[in-house]
Amino acid sequence: MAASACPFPGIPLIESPVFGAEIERMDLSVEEREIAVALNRDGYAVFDFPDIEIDARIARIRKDLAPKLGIDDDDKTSSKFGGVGRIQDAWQFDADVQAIAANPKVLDLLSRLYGRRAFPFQTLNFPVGTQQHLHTDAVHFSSIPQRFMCGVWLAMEDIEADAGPLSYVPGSHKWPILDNAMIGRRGADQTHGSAQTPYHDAWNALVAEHNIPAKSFLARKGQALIWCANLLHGGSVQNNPNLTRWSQVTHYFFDDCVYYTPAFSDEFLGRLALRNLVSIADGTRKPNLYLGEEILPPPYQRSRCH
Ligand SMILES: O=C(O)CCC(=O)C(=O)O
Ligand SMILES: [Fe+2]
Repeated sequence: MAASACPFPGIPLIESPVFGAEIERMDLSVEEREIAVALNRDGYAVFDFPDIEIDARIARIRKDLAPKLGIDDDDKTSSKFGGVGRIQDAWQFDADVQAIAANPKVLDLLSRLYGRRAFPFQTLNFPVGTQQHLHTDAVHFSSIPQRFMCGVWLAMEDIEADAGPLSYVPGSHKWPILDNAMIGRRGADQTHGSAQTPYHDAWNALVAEHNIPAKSFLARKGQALIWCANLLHGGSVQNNPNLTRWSQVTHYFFDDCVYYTPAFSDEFLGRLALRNLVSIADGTRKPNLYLGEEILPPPYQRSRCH
């Protein structure tokens, strides 16, 4: 008998309410199946970055970006917090950052896990811990339909506990996706300010209610972690300012969606802060599509990032 079509094409396969049936037709190896199960259950999964050149790429990226970030990467005895802390979209000038973001094996795996073709749209390179409050990327970058977004965090050195490791709350991807209506705020009228601080109280309340401690990712160099769009994650406190915590985050969306910034939108009024994206993999424009129809930006359109 022919396999029946996916009943929920508007939900990523790994977050499907019928995941047990979907995983059987996802064409996964044993290791990939473990990743799928972990993403479905915990909202994150750890894997070894599939690139035999990864060590050489990391060395070149650190050499290229350290001066731009304002840090001396060889000096182990002074604070690393004097510089700018992050570079967004270094893929535009650094071929190794681009190659990591566009790794074909990662793109292929994400595409099978989600059931739509993945494309990278933003890179962030960090030389130190972000110490960023727990947040979900779903308030910064979301899709219609929801959840077709993920992040891949790559350790560019062995991460020490005092270096402010990435932290995350296992299973929090199953908590409600927060929107402005839920927290009693208008988003589309906001002209400045943080995209995520308005949600902090609500996230703190959810963490207190569920009482699930955040975990830290004491990664080895070359290990990576996929997080789902609604997984709470952030940077833990960096206790030793002299340590580096080199990492690259690549943010991915998936084909045939509308891409927008929920923090500056009021979805129920039809006011969407649409994004105007280009794929880092091949430079093509990624139109905002709703069931195949292009959605054009309204006049108040703005695009903001975190
Ligand atoms: O690396 C971190 O501490 C968090 C980065 C992050 O939240 C992101 O890039 O979405
Ligand atoms: Fe994030």
